[in-house]
Amino acid sequence: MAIDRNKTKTLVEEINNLFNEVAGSLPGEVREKLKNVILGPAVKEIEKFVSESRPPVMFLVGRSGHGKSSLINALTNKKVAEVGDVKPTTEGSILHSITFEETYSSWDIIDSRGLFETTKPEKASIENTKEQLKENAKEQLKQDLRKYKPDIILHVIAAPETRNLEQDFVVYKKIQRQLKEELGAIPPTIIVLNKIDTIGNPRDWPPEKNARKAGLIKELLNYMSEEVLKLKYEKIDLNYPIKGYKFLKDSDYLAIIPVSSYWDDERDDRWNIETLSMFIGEHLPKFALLDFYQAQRRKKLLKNLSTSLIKRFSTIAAGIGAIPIPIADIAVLIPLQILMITLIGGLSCREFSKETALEFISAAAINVGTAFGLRGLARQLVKLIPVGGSVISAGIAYTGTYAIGKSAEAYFFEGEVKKPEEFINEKNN
Ligand SMILES: Nc1nc2c(ncn2[C@@H]2O[C@H](COP(=O)(O)OP(=O)(O)OP(=O)(O)O)[C@@H](O)[C@H]2O)c(=O)[nH]1
Ligand SMILES: [Mg+2]
Repeated sequence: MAIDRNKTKTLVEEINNLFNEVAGSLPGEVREKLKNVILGPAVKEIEKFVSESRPPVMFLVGRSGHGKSSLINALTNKKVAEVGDVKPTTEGSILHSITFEETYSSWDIIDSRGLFETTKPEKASIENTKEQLKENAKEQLKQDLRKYKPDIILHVIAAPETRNLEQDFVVYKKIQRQLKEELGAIPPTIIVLNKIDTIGNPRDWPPEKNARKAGLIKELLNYMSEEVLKLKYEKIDLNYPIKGYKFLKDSDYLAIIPVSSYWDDERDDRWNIETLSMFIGEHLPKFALLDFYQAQRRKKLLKNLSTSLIKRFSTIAAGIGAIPIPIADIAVLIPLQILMITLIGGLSCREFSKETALEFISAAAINVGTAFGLRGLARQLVKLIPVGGSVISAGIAYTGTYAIGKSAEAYFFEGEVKKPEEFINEKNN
């Protein structure tokens, strides 16, 4: 189970009630300030990620047989698209709306079949010249961009064929520039060098164990970046250059990433899909992130997202520094922290509900006893906030929230019970 949009509304209501309770003894004016500075932004964060979230929209271009369907399966970790050697029979694009029921998420993937195809579907005229093909591709892309408004475009090309298909990149670059002028802005494009396992000897696999294959991949990446695209690049992973190159800002392409999408019942030769996935995630709008990461159930990526949210919630909590509040009233931070814990639990694919938060608190606190409901939660959580001093400073609020967040993260993602104190000195990381 994971984050269920329908459940967030109830939780937000409960959190508001809890806030009114814990802040009940404070003067009305202070309460209002707290609502504006702390609770409001925390709830907004939840809304952005959960209630207002929408599926990511990814647009695939590339020739038939280069592995677009395989890539969809590899990325989704699910066999959703049909893989085969079927020749394109229809012009135009098809939309796959993929639902991941177990994680309440969905993706929209558009497979733009036929773009760049020289072997056009039979009904098209054979006399199409190169220039006409380019014009057709441009018109199709333009229509599709208007219709689907993708967040990102993946240009899939079979690695062994790159040297024969240099022309595709030149054409695509031209189309991109023209469309940028006509439409204002267009989504960023990543080049996916698929079937990377098949360059050189397919048996030299995986590249981690075959220096020769790793060398060929590096050569191809350099050739593509330097000779064909002529773009300045940086390595995505400094320790392992063959994971791909990212291009400097405002280039025609965002990055070039080699992958293998091969995955059937007998063999799973997928490689470097996680780098691609991480890179896509870094360039998606916030609203589309939750669906993107949850669907894949990739622990590492979800945990990264959780860590960035912990920092965000801690920063919000630090806003309390501007409102002088005695340390004895530290409980006013609890509603925000419960929202954060619930979100972390949800990201780890647990149910998005207060019961999930309660489970963590019971595990981390010494004794929850029969305490139940949000008030019980709040009382236990207060004991967990490591504090000192006499007023709640920005530093205390940040550190306390961060430590609780990391403790919850260790619990949900690693199944480890680590007290918040253990994370106190990590706050500047
Ligand atoms: N070795 C290897 N084979 C792959 C890889 N990706 C795809 N294939 C194979 O290439 C063939 C075509 O893959 P598809 O995913 O159907 O290609 P497609 O781009 O969707 O093709 P169309 O639907 O016709 O446009 C299949 O036999 C796949 O198994 C890969 O990374 N490595
Ligand atoms: Mg296909």
